[in-house]
Amino acid sequence: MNNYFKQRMQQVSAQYNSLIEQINHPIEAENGVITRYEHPILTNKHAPIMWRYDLNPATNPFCLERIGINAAMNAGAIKWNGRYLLMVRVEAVDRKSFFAVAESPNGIDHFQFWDTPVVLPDTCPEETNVYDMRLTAHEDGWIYGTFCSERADPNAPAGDLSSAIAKTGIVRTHDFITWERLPDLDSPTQQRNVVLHPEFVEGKYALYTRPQDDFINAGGCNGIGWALIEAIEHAVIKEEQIIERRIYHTIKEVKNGEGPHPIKTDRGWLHLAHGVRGCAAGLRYVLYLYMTALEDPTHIIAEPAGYLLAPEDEERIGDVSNVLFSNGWIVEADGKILLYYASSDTRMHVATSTVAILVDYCMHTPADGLRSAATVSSIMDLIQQNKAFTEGLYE
Ligand code: M1P
Repeated sequence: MNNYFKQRMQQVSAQYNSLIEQINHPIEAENGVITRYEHPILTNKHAPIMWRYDLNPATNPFCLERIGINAAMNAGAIKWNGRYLLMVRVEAVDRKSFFAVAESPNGIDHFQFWDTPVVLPDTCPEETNVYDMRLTAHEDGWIYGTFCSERADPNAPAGDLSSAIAKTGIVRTHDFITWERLPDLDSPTQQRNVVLHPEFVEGKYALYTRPQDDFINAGGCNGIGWALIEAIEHAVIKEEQIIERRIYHTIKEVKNGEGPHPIKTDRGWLHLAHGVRGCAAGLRYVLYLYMTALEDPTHIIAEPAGYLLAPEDEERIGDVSNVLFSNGWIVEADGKILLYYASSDTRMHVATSTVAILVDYCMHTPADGLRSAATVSSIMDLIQQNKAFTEGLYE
């Protein structure tokens, strides 16, 4: 082996190892709701050296990276046999996304990709890109993945090479190694951000949907939907209702979409979603919570105004700036929540909270009054309450 190759490889390995071994410290949040962490948990540089370099100096005398990775983002999450697994959307520099599992011993740091990316059954020749898998350990015993399967729009006008169609792919596994691909979701509209509810509802599979008029715009479709499915092996949307609407002059005015599947709590289903609004800088994606009734996951019982997390500092910049997106969280037996989110379509982060705190946040944060006057009124009510309380203290 030539010396140059050896030195370069030592350098590349040292950089990779320091990333994998990096310890992540919490950053206490002033609002008390959720705690961010100092470092991203996954980046493009976490992609294993074996995926990127030809390690043979005879065929790679300059020790060049042969396959570049652009981003590690939008990961599904699951705690499986005591192991913290992320189903990461890895994007190569050629703009093609694929899935790869990354594992951590504690869910906070030391995330490392498994040796190889996930090899899904390649059943659909027109499928060009796959991304944003939601994982659901369903009560039927399978672990399902629902993801966006993108292909060129066959009806696009000549010369339009951007128009695309978003469909929902469905896979299932028992071990994260062998995957069964089921037929794509049959839907009258394009669909992205489709999530499988973990329990049967009325004896059927239940999906959170996000119908959209075209590849980018929700258009006439008004938010997060819900559909009951007779058979997951041939999933067909026959009826779909919108349960979580987008609304003028809110954080979800342009679009919204379910994150991971909701967490079951004593007080109801706790949902995480992304909301999108437009501004002069483009689209701004933030994360928000809402809750639905235990006995009826379509019935909203709480929706705090505004966002839970919005892009901050380094998170604001990346491939698609001003974006936070989440499709994975894990709840521990003691109620701790590990919320995984991507910033600006570039890197993955973790934030922590608890079921008790997030439910309290949902139940006691005033809802969006939809007008400036209503926001002032909420603040005035709080001041009045605080005055009455603090005056009582000193009487
Ligand atoms: O670029 C931001 C996000 O845009 C899409 O999400 P949505 O369908 O809600 O607009 C997806 O492409 C997502 O992967 C991406 O992070």
